[in-house]
Amino acid sequence: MNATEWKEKLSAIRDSFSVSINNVQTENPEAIELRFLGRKGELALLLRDLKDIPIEERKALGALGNTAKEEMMVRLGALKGVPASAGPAAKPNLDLTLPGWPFPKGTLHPLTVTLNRMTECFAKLGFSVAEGPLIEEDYFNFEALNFPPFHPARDMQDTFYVDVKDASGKDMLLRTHTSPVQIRTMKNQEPPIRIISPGRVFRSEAVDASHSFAFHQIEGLYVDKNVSMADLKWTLEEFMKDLFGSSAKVRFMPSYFPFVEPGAEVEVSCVFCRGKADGPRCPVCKGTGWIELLGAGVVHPNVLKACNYDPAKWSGFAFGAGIERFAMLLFGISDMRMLYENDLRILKQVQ
Ligand code: FA5
Repeated sequence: MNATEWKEKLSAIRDSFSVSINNVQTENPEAIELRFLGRKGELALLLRDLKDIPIEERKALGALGNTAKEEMMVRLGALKGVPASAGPAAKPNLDLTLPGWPFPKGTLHPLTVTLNRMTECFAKLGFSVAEGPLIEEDYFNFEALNFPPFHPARDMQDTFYVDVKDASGKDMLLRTHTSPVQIRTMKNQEPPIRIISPGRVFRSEAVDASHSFAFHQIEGLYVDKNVSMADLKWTLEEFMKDLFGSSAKVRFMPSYFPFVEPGAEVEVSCVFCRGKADGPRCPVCKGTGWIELLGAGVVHPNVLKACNYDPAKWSGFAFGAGIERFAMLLFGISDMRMLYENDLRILKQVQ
């Protein structure tokens, strides 16, 4: 069938449809519908024949067929008492200028935003990202980090053990910090090394406004020739200025971690109470005016030796920061627990 024949056939169908509609006393509307518009009705069969017509003519003929179909439906609907606006024939009445339904836009979690911003700051300083497992061996979490077995410093981080043994027969554990990634990286790479490693960590700890039992840290490790505490201070100060702006005050307090010597705790001025001693005691900084954000120090020679690095040749610095504490400061969240409650009023404030 060619296009002209097809049009003639369509016209014939329309005519006989009109005849049937006018003789509705002898033919009921359902029978007319079945004959012309049913799945195997005359119009459906004609539309199927379109496949034999060259593509350039097919589109226009298809449109003619659809218009005919809509007209037939309206006329049949009128017979059955269905208003024209109720069926597909109502389409021409659609107001396409009406605004659509609002489509809610998701937001990133404040912890993800914080982590992204921190990672960007360190990327600018040349740090790349390394990863490690959440279920860790005692060797990587403690021993190679200069925590010998039964060393009292192991009590600094209350550990969740898992009922699975590692190759040496020791219980595996949920990593208590991201520092094992230092060891994994140094064992796999030659210096110089400049990595950060974000991820989840777990400790059997009581939950309060600034503590959780499952939280996030970001580890940093830089190993090269002649790396000193001064490099560490410069790097962390640059990072804090980039993240918080120049108004945030930072201080380094001496501290002890078995895997660094010397070690420091880095604190930032409390953005909630601004260190005011008067007024109610601030629940975030506990009235001290400072919030501990991270531990840091110069990599201990025993750690370098455990990774087969010669401490006479190589030196480095490392740091480990709590990502929740940074998120609280960046977004003015005064209680860490809010970060895990999935309250949309909190989550939607962060873009
Ligand atoms: C450590 O975890 C060391 N691995 C950090 C380190 C790395 C020191 C490299 C030296 C060199 P600490 O236990 O202090 O240290 O934890 C580091 C940071 O994690 C803290 O400063 C704090 O920001 C965050 N943090 C610690 N405990 C919690 C907790 N329970 N909930 C939320 N954040 C925590």
